[in-house]
Amino acid sequence: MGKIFTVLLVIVGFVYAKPEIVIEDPWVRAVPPTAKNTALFMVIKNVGDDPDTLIGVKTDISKMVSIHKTVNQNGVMKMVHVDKLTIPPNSKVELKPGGFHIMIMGLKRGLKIGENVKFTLIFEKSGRIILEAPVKMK
Ligand SMILES: [Cu+2]
Repeated sequence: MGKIFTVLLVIVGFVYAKPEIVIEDPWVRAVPPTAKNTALFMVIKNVGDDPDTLIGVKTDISKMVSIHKTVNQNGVMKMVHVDKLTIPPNSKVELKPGGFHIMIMGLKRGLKIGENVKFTLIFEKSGRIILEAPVKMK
C-alpha cells in the first residue's frame, strides 16, 4: 500500500510540475537618436518547480532581436550570441549591462526616455509572455 501511494505521488508530481515565469524590472537602455542598437534588461524569475527556457524575443522597434552574453575574452569584453537561456526552477537569471541581455539590432526609430516598448518573450514551456519595458537612462 505504501509503495502504491509513493508511486502515485511521483506520477502526480511529474504531471503537475511546471515552470512559472515572472519578469521583474524590465528596461531598455536609452540611446542617441542616430544609434542603431540598444538592449533590453530584466530579471527573469522562475517561481515554478520545473525549468523553462527563453528561446526567442520579438519586438516591432527593430529588425532583429537576439539573446546575447557579454564575456571577457583575454581582457577584451565581447558580446556573443546564445540560442537560449534556461531559468532553473525556484531561481532567477539577471539580464544586466555586462552580462546577459536582449540585443536590439537595427532600430527602426528613435526611442524616447520614459516611453514603453512592447516585447514578446517566447519560452519553451510557458509560451508567449508580453511585456512593456520603459526606456531608461542608466
Ligand atoms: Cu549585445
